[in-house]
Order: sequence, then structure tokens, then C-alpha cells
Amino acid sequence: MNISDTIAAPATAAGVGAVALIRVSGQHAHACVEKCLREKEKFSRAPAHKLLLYTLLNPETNDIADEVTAVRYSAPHSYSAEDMVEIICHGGSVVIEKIMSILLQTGMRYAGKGEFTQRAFLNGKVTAIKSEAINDLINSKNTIAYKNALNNYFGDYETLLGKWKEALVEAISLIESHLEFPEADDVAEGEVSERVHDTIAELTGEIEREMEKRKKMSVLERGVVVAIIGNKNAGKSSLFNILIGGQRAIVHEKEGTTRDFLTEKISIRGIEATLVDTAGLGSAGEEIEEIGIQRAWEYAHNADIRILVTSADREFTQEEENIMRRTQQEDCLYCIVSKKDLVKNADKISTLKRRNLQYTLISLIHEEGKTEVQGWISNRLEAEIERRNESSIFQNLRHEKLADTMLGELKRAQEYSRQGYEMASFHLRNALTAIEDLVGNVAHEDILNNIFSQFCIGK
Ligand SMILES: Nc1nc2c(ncn2[C@@H]2O[C@H](COP(=O)(O)OP(=O)(O)OP(=O)(O)O)[C@@H](O)[C@H]2O)c(=O)[nH]1
Ligand SMILES: [Mg+2]
Repeated sequence: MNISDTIAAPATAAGVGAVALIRVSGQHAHACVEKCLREKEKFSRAPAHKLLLYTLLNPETNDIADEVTAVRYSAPHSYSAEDMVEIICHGGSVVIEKIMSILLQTGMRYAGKGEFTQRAFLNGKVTAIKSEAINDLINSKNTIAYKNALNNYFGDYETLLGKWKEALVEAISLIESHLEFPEADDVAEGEVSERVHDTIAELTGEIEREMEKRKKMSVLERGVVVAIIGNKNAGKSSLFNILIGGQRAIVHEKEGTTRDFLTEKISIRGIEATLVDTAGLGSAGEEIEEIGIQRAWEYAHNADIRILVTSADREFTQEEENIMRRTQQEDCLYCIVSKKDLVKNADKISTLKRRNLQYTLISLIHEEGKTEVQGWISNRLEAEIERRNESSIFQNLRHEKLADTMLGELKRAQEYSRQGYEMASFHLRNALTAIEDLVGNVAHEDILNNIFSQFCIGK
């Protein structure tokens, strides 16, 4: 990718809209756009950052393409830190295509994915973390991802990373001055190794804590899994259909109707969750049924939130006992006692009460309980958010890998902290490089390309 080219691309999403924005960046941005405007002098004399009205035309045929507003930015005071023009035209794919083809005729080329931000990065205007935060902000699927991206965008990570860097630099200097001038050094040998050892231990603890937060967060980013589990014929599929508001799962009086699991996305208060209907637990008649039941058990054990459907006309089964015992402590199990219209099983209710489990007694054929169950799910989702609502400076796979590198290097440095100072210093320097790479001293082109290829065109 040649970064001395002048580039252009629509920055707004494709489709019909009131207006669209086209960005132009590079050393010939001003001259190229000027060629395509009828009011050339007005444009060249317009103060930077001032939005004015122009007629955009094809410079070869003088055919009018659109009436637009445009704003000129001079380097380095622009998004990419290069000379830039932003053209606001009427929205709609034909208008945009027409203007883009006119601009490309003047000698610029179509921008690659994330190329405007990549240039901003190469010109030192944004760090790698901030570039990623811009992309995360655009793509955030829920309020948590959004909040995290915003924190990194505004540089909340800087304080912590600055502190880590400072600690590393101090440890390295301590070791190196001791190695070079052992006599002149007024810090005793034992004290050097003690201080280096403590610094590494503290740093390791802090990085591990950040990684821990990242793990909690990533569960929410991929969406919480809410599984409906229970014995055959309990009413799981009936509840699933009620919650999604449609007839997605087959409901039938025959036992073992649902053989595989079914998933459907639900969104409650801005949080995306995946609702899963599972096969009924119990003994299997044949191999395929057995596989379905195994999958159901996986959900029973691993889902973030579990809803156990149990029929009022039957006593608790072994499987239900198993599930209740396992999840009782975790407060993420909700029991739906179905078929209230058939029988009121007072024993079952008192058992649930005695065990301090949350439950509701409903009739699924009368479509009861939807608001109640939804209310419980959304409370649980909010509790999950509350529990995981700590933003981490590590936001993606690239960050996680660098954190692993830091931890590995610190571990090795620690092994040498009491003897073999040269090696300790070497590994501490590697850890320092990893921190610098995290912010954006990214020297490798493939890493850079990897970051920006995740962007959309025009960003
Ligand atoms: N009377 C009554 N019937 C219900 C109730 N809930 C479910 N049923 C009936 O019970 C039968 C089984 O319901 P499903 O929703 O298919 O049960 P399931 O748990 O998905 O069953 P499997 O997929 O076989 O494990 C159907 O005939 C439903 O109409 C209820 O609250 N009252
Ligand atoms: Mg079913």
C-alpha cells in the first residue's frame, strides 16, 4: 500500500441516506478536489475547517454531478494528519458512485480498509490502541463493549501502562548500573535483587488482574448464554417459544420431541443473549437421542444462566436433583414449575422454598409467566454486567497475546532476579518492548496490516 498516494472513499454506510460523506486524503487532496468544483477560487480561498457550498462537476465534460458542501483541512490538523477534504453530498449509491468516479479520474485512488486511520497512526496522530478503540467503538454490539472502547479511545490505559513502563525502566536501570559500576553503586547486592524481585512480582500481579477482567468481559462480548433445561416433556420448548415470541420449536405431547438444541438471539435492555432450547434429560432410546442429551447436559453445566423447567404433575427426578445441587450456590438457576393448570404440587413448591431456589409456578399452555421470566433473566443479565463491569486495558486478541508475552518475559526475568542479572535485564527489556507494542510502537508491517484490515473502508 503506497502511502504517498492521494486516496478517497465514502465514509458513511452504503445505502440510501439524506447525506453521505466522502473523504479525500493525501498531498494532492486539495488540488484534486478543486479541479472538480465549479467554484474553484471560493474553495482555494476558503479558510481551513470551514464548510461551504459548491457545485461538483466532471472537469472533463463539465456535467454537474451534485450540489455538495465541502470542508478543507490542512496537515497536520486533520483526521489522517495529511491534507484532507471532506465532501458531503446527497446520500444514495448512484450519487456516491458518480462522485467517486469523478474524483478517481483526477489521479487519486480508492482507499483501502482503515487507510485513513492507518495514515493517522503512521503520522503519529493516534496510537495503535486508540486506532483499535475507534474500530471497536464503531462495531460495539452492546453498551459494555461501547464503554470499554470509549475508555481506550480517551486514553484511560495510559496511566496504567505508564506506571508499568516506569517500573520496568527503574528495575532495568537498577540492574544495569549495578552491573556496570558494582563498586560505585551504593545499593547493596541483596537490596538490588530484592527490589527487582518485588517489582516483577507486583507487575505480574497487575497484568494478571487485567487479564482476569478481560476474560470476564469477553464472555459478555460474545453474548450471555441462557439455557432452558429439564426432563422430557416438561415444557421447555413451550417456554422457549413464549420467550422468543414465535413458534420456532416443535411442541408435542410425545416425550423426546426436541432432539438437538435450538438457539435464538434475544436482546434485553441492550444486552444480547442467546436463548437455547435443549433435548429432554433422562435415559435415551437410541444413539442420536443420546447425543442430544449429552449436548443438553453440556448446557446444563456450562450455560451462564440456567432455567430448569419441571412439570408440576411429577416428582423431582434424579436429573433435576443433580442440576439443583450443582447450581444452588451460584444463584443462576431459575425453576419454572409448569402445568399448574393440571395439578398444584404443593410438595414440589415447598421443596424449592426450603432449598432457597427461585421459582415460579405457571401454565405454559396459557402462555403465562412471560414477563416474570423475562424480568428474572434481565435482572440476572444486569447482575452479570455489574459483576463484569470492569474495563480492562486488554481489549482484543492482539492485546492478549502481548500480555502473554509480558507475563512470560517477567517470569523468566524473575528466575534470574537473584542471580544472572544480564539475563534478567534482557527479559525485562523484552517485556518493555511488549508494552510499547501494545500502545503502538508497532514495527512489523504484518501486525499493522492486521490491525487496519479489520476496519471498514473510509475509516
Ligand atoms: N397442561 C399443560 N400442558 C403443558 C404445559 N406446558 C407444556 N405442556 C404440554 O406438554 C407437552 C410437552 O411440551 P414441550 O414444550 O414440547 O416439552 P419439552 O420439555 O420441550 O419436551 P421434549 O422436547 O420432549 O423434551 C406438550 O403437549 C405441551 O402442550 C402446561 O403448562 N400445561
Ligand atoms: Mg422440546
